[in-house]
Amino acid sequence: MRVLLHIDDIDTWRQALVERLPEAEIVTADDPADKRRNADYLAVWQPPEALLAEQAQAKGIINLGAGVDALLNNPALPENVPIVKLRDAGMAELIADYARYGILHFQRDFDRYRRQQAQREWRAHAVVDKHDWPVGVLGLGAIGAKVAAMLAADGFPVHGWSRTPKSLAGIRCHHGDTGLAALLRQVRSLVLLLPSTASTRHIMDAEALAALPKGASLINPGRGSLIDEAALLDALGEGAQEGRLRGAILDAFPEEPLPATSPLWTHPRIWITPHMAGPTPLGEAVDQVVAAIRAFEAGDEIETVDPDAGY
Ligand code: OXD
Repeated sequence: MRVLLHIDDIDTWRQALVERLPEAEIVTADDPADKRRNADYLAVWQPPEALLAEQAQAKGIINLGAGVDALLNNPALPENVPIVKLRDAGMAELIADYARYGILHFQRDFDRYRRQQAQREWRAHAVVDKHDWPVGVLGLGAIGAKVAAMLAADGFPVHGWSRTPKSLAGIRCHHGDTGLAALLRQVRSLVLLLPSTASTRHIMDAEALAALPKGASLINPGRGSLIDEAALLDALGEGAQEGRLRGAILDAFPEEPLPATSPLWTHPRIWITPHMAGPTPLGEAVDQVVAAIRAFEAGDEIETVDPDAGY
């Protein structure tokens, strides 16, 4: 059986797969075309179009990340090949840390202290108790549900939102359009963990941003397409003048790397990180890849991506 591997940290991955899946021949983009063409399985993260175009006979694709948007939007994606994606695989814990950091940044006034530091101003603000800092999590998939649970365990009242109804212990779950409006009205920090699909594109548009309470903050370790960037800049206000939103911590952008010309880079109330919130940890991810390939080979039932839903 031949497995085509494509991901940044390729040497570490190749070694792990050689050890864990000895029955497979692991090939990569560096192998000669005749060797890597028509692999049985593709274990890939954001593969180039030309590499996918060679793989007409794949029996299964394993997306080496949680979001399948880049793969589904790849024009060379072979048709009707089942896709499996990584589910959590250790990413949720890393993303929960990112969300925690973002929430605490505003709840404990680090943004204000940074501005005060520039003025050498020594002035402590009263701490708003965590229990009075409701947090929203949009997206309650494998990662969102776990992040919501971790934030609730930290002591924040957590509201979660999904397209269809869900029930999660300790989380106030909302769904659909009315549920979204109800959630937005109540939260002081909002964490975006939805997949990038046609129906989530610009879910945070001018109307949604205006529904947040004044002084709310936005944390996006999810996808850039979720936010209407012009509306965000508008909601943040110009220069030093604070708008409706207090600040935004952004890890994902419609175009990555974020172009040097983007006004987001220099905005005083935006913090930018380079899509680092939830790197795929090797251990559990390799376990999931091996399990998926063995399940495909054995003809076992396996949870696959719904390309129409986009996740
Ligand atoms: C992912 C990501 O989807 O890292 O896994 O963005």
